[in-house]
Amino acid sequence: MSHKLPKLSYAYDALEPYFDKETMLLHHTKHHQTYIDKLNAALDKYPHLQDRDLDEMLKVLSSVPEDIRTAVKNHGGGHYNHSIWWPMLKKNVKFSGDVAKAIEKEFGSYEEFKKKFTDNALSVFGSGWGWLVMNDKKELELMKTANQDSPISEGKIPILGVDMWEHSMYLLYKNNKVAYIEAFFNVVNWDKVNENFKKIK
Ligand code: MN3
Repeated sequence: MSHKLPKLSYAYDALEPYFDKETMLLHHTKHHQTYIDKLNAALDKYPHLQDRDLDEMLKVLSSVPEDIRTAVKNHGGGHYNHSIWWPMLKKNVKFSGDVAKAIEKEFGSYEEFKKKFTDNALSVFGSGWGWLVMNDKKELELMKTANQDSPISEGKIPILGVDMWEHSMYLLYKNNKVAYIEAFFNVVNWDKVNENFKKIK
């Protein structure tokens, strides 16, 4: 069984005006699809790995045959990161619930968290992701990953992420990463973030 592009639970224009329809369409149907195609191509010669959970492979990359390890890390990571990201996006969801309490406890306030999350994401050099993760001590922390590396390969569980690749911002925001992240905070699906948080808490 090969990996397939997950359907979005919303329309491509659902996040307008913050994330535009054209970017969402290209990002999902072209960029995400390409990671999946290349992952499937890499797994082609290893039929027994085609049914293996992707997150299990990413958690222990050393268990993946060496000749496809980089492909699984890059394209499998791209598939994984985008698959968990789409559901984290929704307009008009209030910052609330257990995760809001935990964030306020860890960072002082929502505003302070926003500032630190933004600074962390802006510090990604080149392409990568900014993340809020849970570490192995069950504490919230900020981290960034390069390229399509995933937090789970470093033993951290992603709660919230922001795609810092230019393909996610360039049509609407050009090189204005600050404006892009500001817009992102208008489309954070805090209900989903709460779900992510409760699942591991
Ligand atoms: Mn992307």
